[in-house]
Amino acid sequence: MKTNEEFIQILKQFCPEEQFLSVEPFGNGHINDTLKVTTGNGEAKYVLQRINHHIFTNVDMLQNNIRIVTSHIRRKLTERGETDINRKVLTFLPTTHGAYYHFDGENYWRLCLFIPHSRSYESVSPELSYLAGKAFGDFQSMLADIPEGTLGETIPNFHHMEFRLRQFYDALKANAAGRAGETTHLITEIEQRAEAMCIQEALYREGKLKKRINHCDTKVNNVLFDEYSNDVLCVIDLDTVMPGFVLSDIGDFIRTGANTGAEDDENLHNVSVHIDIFKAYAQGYMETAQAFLSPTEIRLLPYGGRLLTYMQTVRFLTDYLNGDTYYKIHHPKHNLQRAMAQFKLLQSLEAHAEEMDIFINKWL
Ligand code: ADP
Ligand code: GN1
Ligand code: MG
Repeated sequence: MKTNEEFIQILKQFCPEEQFLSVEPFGNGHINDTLKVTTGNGEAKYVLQRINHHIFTNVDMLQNNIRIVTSHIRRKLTERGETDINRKVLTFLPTTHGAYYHFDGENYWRLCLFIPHSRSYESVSPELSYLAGKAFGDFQSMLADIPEGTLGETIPNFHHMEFRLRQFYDALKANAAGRAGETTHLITEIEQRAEAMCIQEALYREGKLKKRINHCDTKVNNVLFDEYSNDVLCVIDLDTVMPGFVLSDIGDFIRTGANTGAEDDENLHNVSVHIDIFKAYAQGYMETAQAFLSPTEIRLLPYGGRLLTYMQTVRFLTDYLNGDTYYKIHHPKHNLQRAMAQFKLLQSLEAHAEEMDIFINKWL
């Protein structure tokens, strides 16, 4: 961890005139480090983030995507006649050299305005799920007219299931951490579902599915709410906003929000799908996304929950097999525990597939 003085040196690159009081850790993501910056008058004014450049290797592309996305949304909000726009879209600040990040010789840093009187939630109720569904559907719909090729893939093939399976098979073959033998049950379960989980890629090749711009990290804590009215303010955490397949943004919310247990629950009995949270998200999402979705995409929405949960099972297990090189872990078996909990959620989603399909059918 850096000292306050070191942080201030970084902050001065963006705001040379500002008086800074403190820099404190904020949020609990697996990838970047987020810090809240308080200025001389005691006001929380900025959010400083250290970009994990081992994961987001092309920081130029990353910050360029974010700049395009935030200015596009700002324009849409203005056209809609919205007020209070600075609380409805993130504002990133350039350094005195005009770049949207600062490299200190070791790490990449970026700064955005802290959105006052906002809050996020770490757990989901059906009410919040409905609001988050509306927010992510609206987010996708505002970005739907960005021309193809404008945004880069900040993590190539991020939610590409065939690619994730290739990484998994490579990890299995290399067996770098000598852990393959203790995970055979899970490996078999993954293999059995592999073909069925690559529908989007197959439909794309047949010209039956197009790529869209997705958020790709639709957790409830990536939505800011007004601290008093609880109205949605904005969608944040824009690193993974990129072209891909549409199921990402319903799928990852089902995976993270509609789980009665934790993502890494050690007690698998706690883990199952919370069907009311699924329904509430789908309801909110369809209210804002229906206009741009094709019937094929709508029909696949419940499958999206299974797909992203399966994909995360594969990703956690791959990282376990590789010896924990990607996700921050809190104990040696953490990635295995996460993979097992995700697989348990997948089984529950499979058991509720028909009920979820019936719910979605009303939009077909
Ligand atoms: P990560 O999930 O990668 O740690 P986020 O960008 O999602 O990073 O930020 C973590 C948390 O910090 C969010 O859940 C939110 O509560 C808070 N946060 C982030 N950006 C802002 C902002 N501009 N204004 C107010 N709160 C913010
Ligand atoms: C990572 O940053 P965070 O914790 O929200 C990951 C997601 C995974 C998630 C697992 C860039 O997200 O894809 O689903 O962990 N982000 C990246 O909870 O890999
Ligand atoms: Mg986040």
